[in-house]
Amino acid sequence: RFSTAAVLEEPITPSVDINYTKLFINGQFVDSASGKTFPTLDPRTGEVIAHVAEGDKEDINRAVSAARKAFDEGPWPKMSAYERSRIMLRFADLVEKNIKELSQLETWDNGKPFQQALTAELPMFVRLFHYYAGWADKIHGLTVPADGPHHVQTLHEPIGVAGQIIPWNFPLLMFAWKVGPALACGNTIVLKSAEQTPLTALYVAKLFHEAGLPDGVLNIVSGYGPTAGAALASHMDVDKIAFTGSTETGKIILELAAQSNLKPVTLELGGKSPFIICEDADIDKAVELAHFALFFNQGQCCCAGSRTFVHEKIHDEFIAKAKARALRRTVGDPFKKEIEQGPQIDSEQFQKVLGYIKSGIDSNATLECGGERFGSKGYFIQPTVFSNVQDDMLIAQDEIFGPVQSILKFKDIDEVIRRANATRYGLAAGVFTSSIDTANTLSRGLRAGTVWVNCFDVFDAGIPFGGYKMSGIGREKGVYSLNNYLQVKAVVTPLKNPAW
Ligand code: TXE
Repeated sequence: RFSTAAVLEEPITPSVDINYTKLFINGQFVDSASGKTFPTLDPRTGEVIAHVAEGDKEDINRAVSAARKAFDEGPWPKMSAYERSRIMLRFADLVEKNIKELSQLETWDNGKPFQQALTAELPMFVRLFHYYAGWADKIHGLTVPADGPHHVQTLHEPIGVAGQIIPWNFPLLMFAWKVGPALACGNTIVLKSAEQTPLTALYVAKLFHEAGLPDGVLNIVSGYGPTAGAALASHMDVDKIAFTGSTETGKIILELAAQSNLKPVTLELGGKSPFIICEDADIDKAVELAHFALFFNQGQCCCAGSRTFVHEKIHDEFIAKAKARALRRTVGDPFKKEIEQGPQIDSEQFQKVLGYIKSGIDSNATLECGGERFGSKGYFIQPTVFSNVQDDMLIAQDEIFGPVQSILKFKDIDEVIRRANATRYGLAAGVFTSSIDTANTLSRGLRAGTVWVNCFDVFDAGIPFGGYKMSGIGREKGVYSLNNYLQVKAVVTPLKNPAW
């Protein structure tokens, strides 16, 4: 039995007005060319929060022209880097001032716990803009020793108009991961937000405007993927595209980029991250960390520790405790303080997760707890734990993207490395052990862009993030992210007097 019985008898109404629902193009909020709108829903109830202007090809064209003009004619790329950095810092200050409203809006549109938005995600959003503002005036080229009588230097220049397509699981953080480095490097941007969560990107666009960002530098087009998103990815005047979302859509983006102007592409895609608990681990801590690694954000994390590998010696005790922890997880209205888990984002994801639960049951994994919807309204799902999961089951191979923990048993380190690597993904991995040697062996053996040792989901601004294999191309955050938004120009000048 779950600890929170009542779900949403009286959903809390957020105290934030929805003021920004139009497209943000060239420094102004405007209707879509077609005049069409689409509803954004409250995942707690499935009810409409607001109708938002629906961008399509023509709106993308308008937004790209504005970004192109702002790039080609300035002032942004030609402005002093210090001035760019100051605008970004002013923006971060404004976000801090509006942190409660923004956190409410994020929870309302997405369903994530308000405490998580307020105490973790919004502060991280601000931190990311401080971090990237700090980079703006420290991006520079090299002087290169050449064999002949030449002076050689490299200029690190902005790439131009950046197209960015983001998902709904962390609407503001995904915005920061993409907009931060692009602006620091002097690019202009057209960003398409996810159709499930368009509200906070529009709100912060207005704060950027207030902070003094010149018109056309940042344009936000709300709308659907196959229309607005595809128009952006295939636009001939977009110089770079960055995408976070599913592996399937990532492939489409790559194709659209190739078929249009060969714009460089960075992709941050799905995952099936192993979390490996060794026999020397403190079991109670391991249970808690493995629980967090999977259930955080309703399980809607690309790097979720969705294959919990447990050493056979501690396996049975671990399962009993993991099940007890899942049963204690508080599910319900994410605006309530005691709630750890809100609803899934929408009915499509809700059905997808329930489908995977059914597949786990059908393939004879042992359902330890959960397995059904929670309550009768909205998109809540019971925290679910499967044991006796085998490597070839669908629930051990596919990204479920929901509150479903799959526990697998292992015997030795070489075996678990081989099995952990045996998926098409390679985004992240977790290791829990008290032996430094085991930690080192696992960290080196795992083919993943991040390995968290005795921790999980640590996301500082400076730590690079990205995937091996079909989890993506390139890295975001940290110094590595800047390369995504820069061109390197070699400038070669003959030396009149090579002796000097
Ligand atoms: O993803 P999509 P969806 C995974 C997760 C989830 C699954 C499906 O497994 O269950 O993907 O989610 C835009 N051209 N992740 O359907 O379609 C779309 O409008 C251009 C992992 O939401 O990839 C949105 O803005 N753009 C993940 C963005 O792509 C297109 C986060 C993501 O949507 C497009 C989210 C097209 N043809 C889901 N089609 C992560 N890596 O964190 C869609 N889009």
